Amino acid sequence: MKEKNNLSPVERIKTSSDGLRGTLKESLHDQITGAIREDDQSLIKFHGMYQQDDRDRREERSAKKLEWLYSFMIRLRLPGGLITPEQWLGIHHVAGEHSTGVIKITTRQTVQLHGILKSHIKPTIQAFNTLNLDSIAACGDVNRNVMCSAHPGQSAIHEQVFAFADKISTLALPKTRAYYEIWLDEEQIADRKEEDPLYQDRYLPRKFKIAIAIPPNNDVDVFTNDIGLIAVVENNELKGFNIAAGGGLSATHGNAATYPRLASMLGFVDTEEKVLKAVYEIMTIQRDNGNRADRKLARLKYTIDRMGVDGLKEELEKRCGFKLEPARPYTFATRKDQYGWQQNHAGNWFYTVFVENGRVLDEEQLPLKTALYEIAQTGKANFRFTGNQNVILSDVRDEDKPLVDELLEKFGIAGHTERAGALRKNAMACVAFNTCPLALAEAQRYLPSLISKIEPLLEKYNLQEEEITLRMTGCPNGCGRSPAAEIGLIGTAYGEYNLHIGGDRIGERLNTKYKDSQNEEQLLQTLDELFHTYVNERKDSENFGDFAYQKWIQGK
Ligand code: SRM
Ligand code: SF4
Repeated sequence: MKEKNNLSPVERIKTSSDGLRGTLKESLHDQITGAIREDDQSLIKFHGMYQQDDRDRREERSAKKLEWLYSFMIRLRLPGGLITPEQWLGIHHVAGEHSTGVIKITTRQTVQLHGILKSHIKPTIQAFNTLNLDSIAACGDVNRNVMCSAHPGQSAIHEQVFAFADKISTLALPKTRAYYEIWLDEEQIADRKEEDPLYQDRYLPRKFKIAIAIPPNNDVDVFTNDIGLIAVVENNELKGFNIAAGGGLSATHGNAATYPRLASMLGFVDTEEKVLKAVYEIMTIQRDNGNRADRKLARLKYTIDRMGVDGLKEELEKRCGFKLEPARPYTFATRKDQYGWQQNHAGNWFYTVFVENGRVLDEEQLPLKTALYEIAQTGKANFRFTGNQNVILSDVRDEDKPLVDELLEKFGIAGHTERAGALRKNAMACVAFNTCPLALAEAQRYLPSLISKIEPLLEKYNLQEEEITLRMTGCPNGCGRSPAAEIGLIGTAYGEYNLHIGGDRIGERLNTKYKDSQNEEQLLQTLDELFHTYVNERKDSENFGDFAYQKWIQGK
């Protein structure tokens, strides 16, 4: 086979890494540079970290003939995105001591810290370890953070479904002890056998993502994952899961072979044993059949292109030794977070805080980081991160609610969450500049000000209450899931974005490119025209995404 003779360089790095150890220890000790060796840059991802540099300072550093300002981003593995108040306090302190201080809630329900210097990586990981937190497999060609619908108030069987996120994450952890040896000083046992039946020594051809949705909320954007599990609940009883496979949002400008895709439905399984087996075997199918020559075409979606959905299902049933039943009915009605207070069936309270683009920091008008710290100090609320980059202060007992409420009021968090407009509250942006090496345009640093310019347009047409989803990414990799929004802005160059429209509100239809490389003025003008037509021609309750799809995408 051509691919076998033409493996991508990362394949060699993985197989010759001695269980992801590589020369990471040596790289760490090298004091001449703030960077690590090139091969180790691929390996460190499997340990939940990325080498980055401050892109705002590249020119200045180069002019002074200095090495770029290298630092590391560390991403935690938090299946389902749940942590205790003690863990939040710990993350707060680690962020202050070792990183830029900003705690970034990601689109996959976990948190990242940026700007960690090489000499601070070990203390950071060690501090996380004392908090019972790790970053194993948060990045790399393995299964990533497993998502699960975040809000326990929305389903009586939430806990039962939620437990699957942890089980799947554990099932798909690499077996190597490298993380413990390199970062936590565990002694390496020379003759220890680390058989890894799932990943072997080659791991997966590419990153792999799994999410679990609990209808009617698709807050995890389940179809954008390699595997999407949809809980089937009948009469408040968990009957099993529908399994979809082959989602993925990335494309590359100018590479027609790459494209975003939603997962295809494979069928239904009932027992826990069967669910875990099916998830496991989809991963082995991808391991054995995924493209290892071209990383741009290595995700499961492209494997499915070659095998066909029926081919994948047939192979899956063969490997599992059981048949999938036809998918059971389900309905998604929403994808958004329910801001403010909500109560669950057991009487506990949940407050969803609006965190713009997931950035937890103290700003003059909004001391969010301090507020969350003080709330965590009460010990009365858990922290649950949502796939929409927000945090839910959760599991608050009735008698403790006034205390949490008081702090939300004291720091202006409640007012901020209530006042933010519908467009802003439903929007997402990826990190992009200044840390993402792949960014072509700004995203999280720019979207808030762009929204401030779009809001007057919405007001002009009395659309300010419309819950339109707008998502921006600094490149077409889709980290802010921009292809799955009603309005997607996808960076092409600094200050320019492709405008995509026509995605639906619940994550079952992707958007389509409508205009190329628009600057801010062009974007605002086009949106003005689109909103004008929408308001004049829409049918009663037709939302913007559906209208745009009918009018401008299908009608094209
Ligand atoms: Fe992502 C790469 C940030 C969710 C698709 N993503 C990156 C890197 C690590 C850049 C890099 O490779 O050096 C970004 C780091 C920026 C920084 O400075 O922090 C990055 N991705 C993010 C986060 C932090 C965006 C955010 O603002 O929240 C999200 C972290 C999620 C997590 O906790 O694990 C994040 N990335 C996503 C998603 C959305 C999702 O998973 O729901 C996608 C689209 C879905 C998908 O995977 O298809 C996504 N990221 C990518 C890709 C394209 C992968 C591909 O199939 O080709 C890359 C580039 C790559 O892997 O080569 C990428
Ligand atoms: Fe970076 Fe592109 Fe992902 Fe944004 S979408 S974080 S620019 S890789």
